[in-house]
Amino acid sequence: KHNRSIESYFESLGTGAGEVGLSKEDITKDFLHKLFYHLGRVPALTTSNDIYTAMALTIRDRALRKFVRSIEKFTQQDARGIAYFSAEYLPGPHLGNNLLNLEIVDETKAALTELGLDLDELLDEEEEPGLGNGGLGRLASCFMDSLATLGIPSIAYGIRYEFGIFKQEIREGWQMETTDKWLHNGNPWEVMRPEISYVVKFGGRTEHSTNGQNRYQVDWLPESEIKGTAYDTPILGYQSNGIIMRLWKAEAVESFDFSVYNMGDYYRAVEKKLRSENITKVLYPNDENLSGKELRLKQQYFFVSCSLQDMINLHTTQGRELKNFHEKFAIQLNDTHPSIAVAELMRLFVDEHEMEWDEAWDITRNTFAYTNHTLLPEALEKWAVSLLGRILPRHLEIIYEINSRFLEELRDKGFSGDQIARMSLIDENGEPSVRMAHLATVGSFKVNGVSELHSRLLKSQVLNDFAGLWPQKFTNVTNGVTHRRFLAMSNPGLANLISEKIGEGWLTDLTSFKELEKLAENEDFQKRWREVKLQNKQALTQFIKEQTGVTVDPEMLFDVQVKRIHEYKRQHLMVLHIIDLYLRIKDGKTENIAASTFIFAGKAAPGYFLAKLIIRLITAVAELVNEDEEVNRFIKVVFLPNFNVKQAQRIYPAADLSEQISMAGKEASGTGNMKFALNGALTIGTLDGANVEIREEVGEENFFLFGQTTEEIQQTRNEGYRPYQYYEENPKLKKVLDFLSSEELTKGDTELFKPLYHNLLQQDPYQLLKDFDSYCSKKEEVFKLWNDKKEWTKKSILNVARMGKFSSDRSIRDYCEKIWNVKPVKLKE
Ligand code: Z57
Repeated sequence: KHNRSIESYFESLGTGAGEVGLSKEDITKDFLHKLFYHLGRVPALTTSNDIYTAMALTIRDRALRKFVRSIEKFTQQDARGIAYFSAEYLPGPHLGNNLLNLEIVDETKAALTELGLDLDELLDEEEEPGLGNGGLGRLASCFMDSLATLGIPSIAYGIRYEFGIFKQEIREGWQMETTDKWLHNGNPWEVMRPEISYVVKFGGRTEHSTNGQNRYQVDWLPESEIKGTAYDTPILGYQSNGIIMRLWKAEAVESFDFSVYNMGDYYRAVEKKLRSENITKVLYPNDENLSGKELRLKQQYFFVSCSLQDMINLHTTQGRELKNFHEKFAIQLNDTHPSIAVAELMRLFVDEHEMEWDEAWDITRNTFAYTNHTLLPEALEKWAVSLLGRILPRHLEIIYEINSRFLEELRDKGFSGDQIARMSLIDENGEPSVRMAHLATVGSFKVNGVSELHSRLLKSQVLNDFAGLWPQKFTNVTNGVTHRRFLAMSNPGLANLISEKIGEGWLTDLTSFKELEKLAENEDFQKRWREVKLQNKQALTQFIKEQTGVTVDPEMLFDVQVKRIHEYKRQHLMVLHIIDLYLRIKDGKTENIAASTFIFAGKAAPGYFLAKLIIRLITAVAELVNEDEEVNRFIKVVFLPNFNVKQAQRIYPAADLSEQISMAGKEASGTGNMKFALNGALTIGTLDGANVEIREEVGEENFFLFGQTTEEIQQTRNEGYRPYQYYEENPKLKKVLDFLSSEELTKGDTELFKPLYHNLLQQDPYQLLKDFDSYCSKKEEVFKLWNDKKEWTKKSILNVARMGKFSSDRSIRDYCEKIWNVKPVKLKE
């Protein structure tokens, strides 16, 4: 047993806590060591990737130092730890963020400069881990930043996809996908842990028996076994702690012995190994849409099983009893993707650790908490009973057992047959399937939505019956974003200006931005505020030129919508308005139009036809507008390919207007909305998701609101919405829609956008046509205000000043208080 403190090992050396120093000299020395003796490079053959890798390794040492110290501290505290279970993470580039959190940006820059190297070039070199689709994965990473900063003992479990979200290219206006080989140059941030590995079983059958002591025992005789190995990446908090993100990679089990095979079977053996590795090969690129694929279920179960086994191992090797498991751990389920964990923990307790069902169920229900991120029916996970039973035969039995006990309880409470059928874990309409949201809800002590509106709708719609049964179980935690990455790091101009006025306390307390309110009308401050924005816009202008070849004017209003492409988010509503502007300009009616650059970015799921067609529409409008000398003085349109965290960090600081125009009731929260406002963009938006709360905070006079409310949308639908009526009755809208099949736009291929056109005229499931007028008139207001620089700047400052609520630090404090029952600890070392 080595239970000395880390510190004590260094005492005799007299180097104290500074054994991994943070000075410029320390960094230089370590960097050269890494380059020459870790990577084994000679100066003449050093590539830019070597330089990046050597610096990343240098900084990783410092990050790991924080991490091991945090573990030491956490162990002493004996506090409840949080395990975050998420199938997706989008950490973004690590280097810049780690430098910020270690407070060694200047030292590192200086160290490199002395060596004739440039930090910005190094930062550019980093390829980000695209281990998520969009909002949900990025939220998980913002939460890691805040968990670390707030000193909460926690671990982030997930999957080490070999290929992350596809890379998007635009060819002839269409999205093309290529594989994301993010590991091709190695990954200096992770530490492989070959000794931390677990076996995961799949398929086969179960055997029920009564053993010697008359204990009912179930054995699972699997068809195959796969090994999961841990890869750890340190995630730093500001000035303080580090936690780890532990991602599992699938491999063939060790017991798989090549030597028993003769030459003829060697290739079969290798094939089997390859098949095992398949499980963590690639991220499913569907955001809020099911694939229902066997491999996806295997991925979910694989990472959940490894993680739970790891937690049980951590728990028991510290000499603790399993009956205290829930006191030492809370597990947060990031959507239903990891919800098979409820059945897996029961299996581990009951089948492998011989616990009685009732006790196991008690502990399980006090361990899990479930976050719902969507109400969209197409995104609610269901697994066909036949598929689940084939891959996880024992889990299906356990789910049936949980269900029969649950339904019994409902019958006892006098629930009607209809209600019981609605609440059952098994959906018997059509192909029988397991409702994962129901499993997660029944198996958790808390269920939360991600904004006030969403949490309310969750209780009144999707989980209505459950909210009636267990009102106390339901709560809200409004999302937040890390203002360190999305302001301090990515917008240094604005961050420095703010720090100059109010100090640096905001880095750990965003509510202190309130102090900026008093500067909102100060003309000098406004001027500097505008200068910073203009500089950021100049930088984005150059990036746009490099990426797309399009020249834009940084003096124009930058009007931006960046997020996954979805019908419900209504990127095409923004396009309809741009077409209206185009037609007006062509008509010579250019008064009242503020010169604008419309910027789009976002990926479409590869199998989502209409989303891809929306991208094609944007690129078609862009081409038409940008090449027309008459028009491009007033407006330009840009589609930036391959939106990711790195690109996002360039975009938010340069935006004037943030488009948050989803149909009310559909966007659970949105988090881009917060990042824009934090960087001084004004928002044009509907009363959806967190927009509602953003508007409440910044003041309605500082927010461009349009569109129907959730209730009005519902009413419109109930009254029998006929989009065609709007087309007929609104000549402007008719012109815009007819333009979709014009020769002018389609260059002769007039059929091209017909599917979108028909979709809007016949169904318009997201009521664009109904909201069109309201949106256009709001845009007139935007244009008017843009011409009043002082008023615009004042509102911009007030938006930033009032963003305090939307730091993920606040979200995590809410989780601690409302859900986990843990206390954040002291920040600084
Ligand atoms: C995803 O990115 C979100 C929800 C999902 O169910 C899936 Br699957 C992926 C998003 C919501 O659409 C956003 O509104 C929300 O802000 C984000 O999750 C984080 O909560």
